[in-house]
Amino acid sequence: MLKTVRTTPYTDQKMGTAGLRKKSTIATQENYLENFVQSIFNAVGGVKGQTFILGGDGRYFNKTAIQKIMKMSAANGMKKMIVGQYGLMSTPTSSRVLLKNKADGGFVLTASHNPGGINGDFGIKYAVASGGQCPTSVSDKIYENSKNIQEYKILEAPDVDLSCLGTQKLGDMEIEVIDPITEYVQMMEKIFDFAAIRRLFASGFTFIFDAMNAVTGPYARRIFVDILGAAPDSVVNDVPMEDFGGLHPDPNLIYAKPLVEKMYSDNAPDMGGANDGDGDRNMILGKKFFVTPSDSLAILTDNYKYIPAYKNGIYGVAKSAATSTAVSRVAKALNIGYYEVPTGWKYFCNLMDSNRITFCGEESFGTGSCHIREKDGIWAILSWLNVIAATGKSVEQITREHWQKYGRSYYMRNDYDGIDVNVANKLMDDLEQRMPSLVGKKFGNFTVKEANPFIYNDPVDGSSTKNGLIVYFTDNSRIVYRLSGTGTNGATLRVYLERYETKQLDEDVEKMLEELADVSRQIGEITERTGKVKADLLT
Ligand code: G16
Repeated sequence: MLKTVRTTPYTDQKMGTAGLRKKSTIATQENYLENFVQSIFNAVGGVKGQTFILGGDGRYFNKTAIQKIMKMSAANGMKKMIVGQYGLMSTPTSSRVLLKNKADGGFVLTASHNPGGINGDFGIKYAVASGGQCPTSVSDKIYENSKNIQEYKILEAPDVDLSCLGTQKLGDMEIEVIDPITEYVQMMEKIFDFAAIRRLFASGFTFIFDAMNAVTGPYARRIFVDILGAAPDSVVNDVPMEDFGGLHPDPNLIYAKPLVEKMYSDNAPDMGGANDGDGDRNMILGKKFFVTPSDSLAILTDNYKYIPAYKNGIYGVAKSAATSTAVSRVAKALNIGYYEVPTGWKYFCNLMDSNRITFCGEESFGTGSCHIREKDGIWAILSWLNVIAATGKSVEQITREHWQKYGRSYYMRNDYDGIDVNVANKLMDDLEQRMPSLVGKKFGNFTVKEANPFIYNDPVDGSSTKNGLIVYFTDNSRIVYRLSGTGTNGATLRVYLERYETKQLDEDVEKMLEELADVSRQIGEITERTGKVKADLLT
C-alpha cells in the first residue's frame, strides 16, 4: 500500500565533497534518510518511469536503508531498480552498472573511508546519469528541498529478499538483483592483460591485498586469487563487516597499519595494496616502499602503453590542485592534455566526457580512468600489476626510475582535525585576505612567489569553483590549504606540502618537509588560532 508520511525537515542535509556523510546516530534518526531521499527525488523533478542503481559498502544501517530506499522508489513511480546481491556494491561497480544500463541515477550507501558501525559514520553517494557524483548545481537544489520537505512517499510492503539473483516486483517497480562482482570482473578483463598478470603470479611474484573488512574483499578474492592465481592467503580482511571489524577503512600509512608493517618486514611480499570502505581508494606498496598517490598517477600515466585498453594512446590527464605536480611533468613529456581541478572526483567527469582526459587522480588515494566516472581501487592495483608484469621491474625500481627521469616531488598532507568550524572558516577567510601581502616575503629558506585562491573554470560547462588557497615559492615548492568536505567531526584543515627536487636527496620525506611544515603553520597562523603545534595526522 502506498503511504504518504508527514515529516519535518532537518537543516543539515548539505552534501560535502562526495554525497552526504553523517554520524550513524544522526543518519538513523526518524525520517532522516527518508527526508534526504525524497528531497533528491523532488529536486530532480521526480523519478517516475526511471531506472536507478542501488548498493552499499555493507556498513551499519546499509541493510535497513536499502529496504527503505527500494520502497520509497517504488512509491515514487520508479520503473526499475538494479540492486547488488545482499545489498552490496562498490562505488566503481555502481558507476559501471549505471553507465552500462544507461540508468538515470544511482545510490551507494557509504561514508567511504570513514569508520562504520553504530558509533561510526553512514552516508549516501548520489550519482547522476553521467555515472558520476551529482554536480554542485544539483546538490544545492537537493539541499534547498530538504529544508522545506513536508512529506515523503513509501510503499508498505514486506522486505525484499536480496539474496537471490534475478528479477522480482515491489509494487509496480521491477527489482533486478545482480552479482556486482561479475559485472566488475567483465570490465577489468577488457582493460588489463590478465594472462600476463597470471604468468606473473605463476612465476612466484608475491602479493598481499588488504580489503579492510570492507566491500572489495569478495571482489579481490575472485580477481586476484580465483582468476589470476595469487596465493589464497594473499587477500586478507576480505569479509565485509558492518563495523569493518573495528578497522578504519582508509588505505593510508596510518590506518592500514598491519599491511604497512607486513610490507616493511623482512618477509614482505613483492607488492601490497589496500582499498577503502566502498572500493574507490587505493594504496600501493612495494617491499619496504610506499608509492604516494600523486606519484602513482604520474607513473601509471607514463606507463600507459603497457595496459592494453590504453596502448593506442591517451587523451590527457588531470589531478586535483592539492595533488602533487608530479604528473604535470609526465603530461608535458608525453605532450598530452593536462588539467588541474578542485578536490572532488565529480570535477573530472566533464573532462572525461569530452575526451580531454583518460587518467586522473588525487592525493587522497584516488586513481582512475575514463572506464567509469569514479575512482577505482582495484583498477589501480591491477594497473600496477599489469605494468610490473610487462616491465619485469619491482614497485621500487619503477618508482625510482621515474624520479630519475622526472625529478621527485617530496609530498605530504598534514591534517589538523576536530577544529571548531567557525575557527576553521575564519582561518581560511583571513588567510585569503592576507595572501596578496605574502608575495615577496621570506619564511626561512622559502620566499613566496605567488599566493592565490584556487579557482577552476570548467572548460566544458563554464562553471567556476573556488576551492582552497595555494602559496607558491620561488624554489617551486607549494603549500595548499583547504578544509575537508568529508569529515563528520568539526572541521579538518588539510595542509598539503610539496617540494620539488631533481637531485637524489634524503629518503625521509618528513624531514625533507619539516621546514615547509613550520612555514605552513606560520603562514596559516595555525597554532595561534587552533592551539595545535603539530598536525594530528600525516599522510
Ligand atoms: C571524496 C571524493 C574525492 C575527494 C575526497 C576529498 O572521496 O570522492 O574525490 O578527493 O573526498 O576528501 P576531503 O574533502 O575530505 O579532502 P571519498 O573516497 O571519500 O568518496
